[in-house]
Amino acid sequence: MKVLKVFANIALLTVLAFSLVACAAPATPAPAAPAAAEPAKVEPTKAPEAAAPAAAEPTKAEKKEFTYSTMTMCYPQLGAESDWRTANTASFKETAGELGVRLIFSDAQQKQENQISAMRACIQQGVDIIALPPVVEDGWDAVLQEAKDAGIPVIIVDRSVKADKSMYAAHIGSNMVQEGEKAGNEMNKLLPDGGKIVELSGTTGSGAATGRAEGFRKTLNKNIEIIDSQTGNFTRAEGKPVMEAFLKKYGKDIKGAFIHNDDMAIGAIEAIKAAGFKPGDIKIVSVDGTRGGFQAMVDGWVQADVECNPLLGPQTMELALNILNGKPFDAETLTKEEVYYPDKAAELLPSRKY
Ligand code: GYE
Repeated sequence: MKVLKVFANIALLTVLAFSLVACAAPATPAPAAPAAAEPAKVEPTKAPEAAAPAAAEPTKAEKKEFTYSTMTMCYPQLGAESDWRTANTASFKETAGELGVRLIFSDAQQKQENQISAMRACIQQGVDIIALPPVVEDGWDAVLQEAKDAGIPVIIVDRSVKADKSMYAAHIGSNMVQEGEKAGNEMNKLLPDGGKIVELSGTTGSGAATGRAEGFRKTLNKNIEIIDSQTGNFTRAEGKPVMEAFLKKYGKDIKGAFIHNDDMAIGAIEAIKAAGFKPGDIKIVSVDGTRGGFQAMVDGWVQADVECNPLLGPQTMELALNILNGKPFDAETLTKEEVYYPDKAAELLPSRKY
């Protein structure tokens, strides 16, 4: 008896807490997650399917069409490591705000386990759809299966996953191998007589780093030798010491650097400057095409910047709506991207959106 009463009290408290959160929750799309490490917010207005169906309620199949304002999208962002990422986050939040989509946003601080728990929280809350930008490629099978079992479609955004295609609805993002190939071509043009180069790679195990490294190696001329490759985790803070170490070890032998994103390039340039090199002494090919990357081209430090487009919010939300409404959609959407050079950098810089 006593035990039962305790349970009843717990249940009552839970209901109370739940409705308190419900009252406090905004009716409009959820704004930015306040604290970086916080898991996805509780979204109380939509109970998980299992708890929901009251007798008169329509079944999922009979439900009327989704619109942007009735759709809840979970976006367990992987981190805030770069300007690219900041622009990607802004694209999702702004698009959600404009369209009236309820967005459940979280920041995993580049840790896969945080992304997985954020996804689980979203599944628990019964969101309509999950858009996942995976920090690394491996290790998604279990949570993708959980989403599938709950009937929640997943769109893989930006980087790729190594999982069977039946485990998710679609992928939208860049062709990372192709970006690496473009970078390789640029390095070939910059070092026609060959030479030794270094590579500052992105996060180990990420689709972006693996793809770029692969495409680059595929394209690079035989007379160009990659003498060292280290990760700078896509951040300025880590790009700088990696380049410092390269310079200490190889000095003037380094003729070029393939750097997997503009943030690491900016960090590396600080190290190159401090070591007394002049712009152009070390040929740099970078990726992203952020304003920072463009400025580095204006200043003469970066010789070519391979564009990678982070503004994926509008397309992802349109895709989500089609998936949810059973309309035809592309299982693979690749963004169109250019290569930029110093000659047009000053002219184009003011119009860059990120
Ligand atoms: O290039 C880098 C970011 O996954 C394409 O991640 C993205 C990469 C981007 O940190 O700046």
